[in-house]
Amino acid sequence: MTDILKLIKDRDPGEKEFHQAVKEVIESVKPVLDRNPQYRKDAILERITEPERTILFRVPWMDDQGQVQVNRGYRIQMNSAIGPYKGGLRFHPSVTLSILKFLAFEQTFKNALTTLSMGGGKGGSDFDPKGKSDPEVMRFCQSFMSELFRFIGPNTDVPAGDIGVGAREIGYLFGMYKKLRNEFTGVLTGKSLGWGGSLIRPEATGYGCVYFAAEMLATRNNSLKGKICLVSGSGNVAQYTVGKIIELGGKVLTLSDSSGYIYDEEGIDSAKLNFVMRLKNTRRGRIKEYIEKYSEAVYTEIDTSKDYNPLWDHKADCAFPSATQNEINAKDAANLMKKGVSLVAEGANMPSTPEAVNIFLDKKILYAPGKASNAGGVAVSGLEMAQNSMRLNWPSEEVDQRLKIIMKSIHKTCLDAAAEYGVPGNYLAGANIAGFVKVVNAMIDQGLV
Ligand code: NDP
Ligand code: 2IT
Repeated sequence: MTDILKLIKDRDPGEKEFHQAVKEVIESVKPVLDRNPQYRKDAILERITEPERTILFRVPWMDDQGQVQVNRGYRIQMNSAIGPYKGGLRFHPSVTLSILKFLAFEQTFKNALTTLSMGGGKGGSDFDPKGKSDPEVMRFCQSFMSELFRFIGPNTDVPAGDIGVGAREIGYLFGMYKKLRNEFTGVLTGKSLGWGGSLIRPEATGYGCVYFAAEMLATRNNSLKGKICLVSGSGNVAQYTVGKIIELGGKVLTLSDSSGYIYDEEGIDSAKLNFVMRLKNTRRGRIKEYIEKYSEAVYTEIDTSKDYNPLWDHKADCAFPSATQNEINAKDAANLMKKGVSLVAEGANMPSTPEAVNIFLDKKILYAPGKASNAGGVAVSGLEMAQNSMRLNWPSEEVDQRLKIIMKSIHKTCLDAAAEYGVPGNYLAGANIAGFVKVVNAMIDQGLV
């Protein structure tokens, strides 16, 4: 068991996020491997942890001062056993091969859980959209796509957004793909509504995460009504998480960005959320500006000398980490437990460190791993692909209804798999096992390719 991890570490030392994601899955699926010796014989672990294809490319572009800049572009085509590669693009200075491999690996199992036919992929660049003008972002996206277009297509690989890639970037990327291929196809999801996008796609990850949380609470005859919630991030996922929590009667006290967090004891209501959406999506400002408008809130700057994040140290019932990987460490997890949190639903990908996850599992709280609870985004991307193929658009009620059904199904799938393998109530094991079994069986059916 440990030998496969050793093999991966020896082959690609330094890819610590990828090792972290692989280790978690391998530990969860041990009982599946024990029951199916054939999987070892077929070298399933060796195959599933090696991307089918890794594309790395130079992205040169010119800034507004006429200076040439060079970034690195990536696309990891991880696994196509159950459908075309599918997964977002991340533009952030912290992007490395390790981060994108972990994301592509997670995506493979997440997509398998959605009930739709999508393989796993992820890509992006170390480009930082922060502080860049629209023309700079456009030139970067055009340069990025002028290489990526060779490797993607509506039946091959369908990218979408992730951190730093929203409607603006998807528009520029799509425009360049269309020009180069002379084809108007569903090659990207997260498109704007007027040209092939799906209603509810912007909302889908946040809404889906809250639907998942509501399902978990229902298993304990409980609901979100009156629940005090901590949310991190203030981007796409965080915004619609807050929106849905408010709708279901919960109260959200926090939001954050990469500079700091706000704590609003009176709760972030719809008007305040609209302010945050304009601030972040239109003005591309900092969350700190919230306290200039709402003086009842308190802003705390990120202090990197601290070994914990004070956002997770407030009295609450539920936590929705929705910013980035490893944003909850063991100390944060212990603080959450001390402050009364009994539900953690991950909107972000792998936001809890393994030590933090172990604390949640030991305490037997309702803990949903990102690959289950944040799967609503890619699920509605799958519905966008379906609508594009049919050349028609479903109304928002229909997409939202399908999203709810999919989140309910993922929830049940996790619980059923966990129970079948002797770890009832463990959503982490359930998600990993169910996703793994679906992908692996498809790989075996299709032979050694
Ligand atoms: P956005 O770019 O819209 O927002 C990201 C938010 O997280 C911003 O508030 C950003 O702050 C903050 N953030 C990013 N990096 C860091 C960091 N290193 N430290 C602290 N804060 C940080 O991205 P999304 O909302 O789309 O993505 C958030 C998370 O959700 C990611 O983990 C992503 O992989 C995951 N996810 C996204 C899906 C989607 O459909 N968009 C689907 C499933 C998962 P700042 O404004 O300062 O940059
Ligand atoms: O992590 C994710 O699931 C996403 N960023 C969304 C991927 C997609 O293809 O919609």
